[in-house]
Amino acid sequence: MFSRETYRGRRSRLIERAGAGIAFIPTAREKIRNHDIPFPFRPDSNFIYLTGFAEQDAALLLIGGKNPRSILFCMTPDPEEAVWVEAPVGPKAAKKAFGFDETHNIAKLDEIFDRELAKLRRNDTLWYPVAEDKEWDAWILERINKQLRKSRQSGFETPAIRDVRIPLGDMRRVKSEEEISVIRESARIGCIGHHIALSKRRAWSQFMRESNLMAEITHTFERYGCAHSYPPIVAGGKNACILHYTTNSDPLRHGDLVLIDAGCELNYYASDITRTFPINGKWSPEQLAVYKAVLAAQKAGIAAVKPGVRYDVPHKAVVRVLGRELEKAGVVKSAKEFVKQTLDPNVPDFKKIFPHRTGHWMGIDVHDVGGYFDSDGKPRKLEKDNVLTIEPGVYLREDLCKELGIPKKFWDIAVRIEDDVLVTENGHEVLTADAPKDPEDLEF
Ligand SMILES: [Mn+2]
Repeated sequence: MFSRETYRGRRSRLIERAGAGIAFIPTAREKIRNHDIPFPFRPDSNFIYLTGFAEQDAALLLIGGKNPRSILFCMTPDPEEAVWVEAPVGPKAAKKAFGFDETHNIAKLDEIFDRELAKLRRNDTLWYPVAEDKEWDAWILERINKQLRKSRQSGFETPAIRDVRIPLGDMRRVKSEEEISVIRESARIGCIGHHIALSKRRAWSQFMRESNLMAEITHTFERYGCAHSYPPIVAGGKNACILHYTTNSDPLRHGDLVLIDAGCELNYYASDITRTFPINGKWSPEQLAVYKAVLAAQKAGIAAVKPGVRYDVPHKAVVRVLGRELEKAGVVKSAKEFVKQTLDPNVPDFKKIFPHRTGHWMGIDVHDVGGYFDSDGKPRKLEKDNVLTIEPGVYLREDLCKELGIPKKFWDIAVRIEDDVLVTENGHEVLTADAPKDPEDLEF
């Protein structure tokens, strides 16, 4: 999808950080859905970031030091297999097309890895995704053990082992211009999906189910050559109080709200969008009050996004406005108490209806890597070309409302509003502004 130079550049930046040492990044394993049927394959995010190579049964080995090299291991085409499955690219073609220094059949992995491991000295580092996959952990230890058994002759000593996901997270947190253009397109298509679901409400009338709205979104994503970037949530009425509701098949009732959390994946880059709207196009006064409170809070969160601001600043802005607006609406008695309880980890009460934080990084992973804290433990400062979501949500489940003294007229209302936000040089840009969220635009 990007040029060979892009991937070569990413690999050399990583191996520069590795210094003297080697970095090993395997792609994802095939996962079985049931009996002998696999899930559709999705490459490992770090692997695809470094290679653009989407086949399974592949691994990348980067050699640092004076003579840096990139080595890809992949499948070799087999005429008998070709009856059953699409032919793989193969080492020879992959070398040219993807710009690796060396390529080999995956069957050579043990031998070549052993050869390169044996060259490491005691101050060198072996980088790999530590504790990500038990089988690779065991494999790495087995390779080291093999070298140690020969150490009386070879002088081999166990190198430092470090998690390659840490430097990769730092690299991936800041997006390049070409990454931003793909994310922008992913966000645009995501918005079209939401728009179509919204506009098809009327057509489905009283027979509408959650699955009907999901189908509109899935159809849109597929039509644009995208997949869902995560299992979508289409939750009517009180189903929306379940944060990770995925059944998505209940009937939708007139008078209820529906919450749709769906984003697409375009060329392995996610978008992540949530909208909440009235199924019959008309807000009840209570629904509108809660919705307006969340919307005001979300807008305050977005307004706080700019370079140099710490990651928790938008969240704090959201909490302050949400407390004020929920008090005004009569949902909570004291905004001050709401803010205090929500920001204090030791007082969990109001966190029950406002349980998650305001957002996350977004990129190749919908909840992208990069970490939220600096090495000194403080929340990271936002940088130009970070992409994050701003997504406050309030979930007024009946039993929690009883516990917290929230009036009955608000019970079972749930609202989340989520946009994808790019940090720009002087502030921010909302990439998902095309999906309507002003309450008048959600009525009919
Ligand atoms: Mn999200």
